[in-house]
Amino acid sequence: MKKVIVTGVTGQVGSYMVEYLLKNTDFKIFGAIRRLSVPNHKNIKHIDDPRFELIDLDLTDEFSTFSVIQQIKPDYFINLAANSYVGDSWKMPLHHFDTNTLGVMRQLESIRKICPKCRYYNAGSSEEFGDVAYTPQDAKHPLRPRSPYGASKASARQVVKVWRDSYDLFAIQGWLFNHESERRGPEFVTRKITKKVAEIKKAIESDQPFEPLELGNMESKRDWSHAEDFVHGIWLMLNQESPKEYVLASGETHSVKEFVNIAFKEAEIGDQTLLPKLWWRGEGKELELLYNDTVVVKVNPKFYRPAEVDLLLGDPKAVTKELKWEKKVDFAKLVSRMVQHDIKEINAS
Ligand code: G4F
Repeated sequence: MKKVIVTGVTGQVGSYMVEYLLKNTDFKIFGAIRRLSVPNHKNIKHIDDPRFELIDLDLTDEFSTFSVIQQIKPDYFINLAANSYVGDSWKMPLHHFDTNTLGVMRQLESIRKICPKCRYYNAGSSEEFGDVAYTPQDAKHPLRPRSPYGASKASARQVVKVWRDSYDLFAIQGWLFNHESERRGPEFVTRKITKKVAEIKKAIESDQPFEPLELGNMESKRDWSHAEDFVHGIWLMLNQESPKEYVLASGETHSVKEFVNIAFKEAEIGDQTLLPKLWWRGEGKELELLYNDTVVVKVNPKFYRPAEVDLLLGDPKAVTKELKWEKKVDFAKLVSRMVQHDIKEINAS
């Protein structure tokens, strides 16, 4: 039986990847987790299959990385674990590099010594493109990161390339543009919005007071996909004849403000034209959304970043043409799924 190690299985992409592999292969899947005093297994607690086993692996620990790879000798290694919150990376830059860059080097060093035939994927990021030189961004776009997080991923990309070229490894780092889902952590803007929209809806309907949603820069634009669509793309990349890196993206871009608009619409809170009315006032740091006379969204400057990536729009043409990958969930459907999930969740609590 072939063996796959997947790191980051408690996260959204990792948990979808485990489900995908259980459904589409007969391989044994080792889900690597980092031990926490309060475990967060919400995304994988429903998975009950003898082919899935949890193992301990901390990306910052060279010895545990080596031991796990030596013991399992995997056929595939899918590294989806990372310090992935861009906003925090200014506060803990070294930790981001230790996990996201040196962690990759620890894995590749172990793989090349123990199981050089193992196929390796590391999650790349559109944050590597940062201060974009042209739109849409494809695999030829230069690396111009704007955050310590983006720099850590761009450096990891160089590590993967050097190890691939030096040791003839099947090692790749495909670019993932923003990917969201009902399993997304609430520190990321999409889930922060959908959870709060559900809370506001419940409060309005039960005539209770509520605090407005506080956001940072609502003008920035992102290319958002559903995380579930990307796990198929990653698997296609890992099973090509020779290692080539692709951009996974939806090919559409929307501002944070647009996401807010659609989320409120999906929750049927107010309307842009009818009463009770939902309407925007001001701009920049003064921008706010009102429901009749009540502020439901406002800016809190603490959520602004020291440097922003203003616009991301990925070009998925190459992966669509060469690997036959296609997105199944578009932007409207993504927002709808997340909002409806959070409404259901809050009503059940
Ligand atoms: O949801 P975000 O925190 O995601 P960001 O920074 O784009 O990064 C995500 O996508 C990357 C791929 O492009 C991944 F590599 C990375 O790991 C992560 O998954 O922020 C999206 C945008 C930003 O422009 C941010 O400034 O939303 C803006 N924003 C506005 N208000 C906010 C907020 N972001 C957060 N997290 N919280 C806010 O209150």
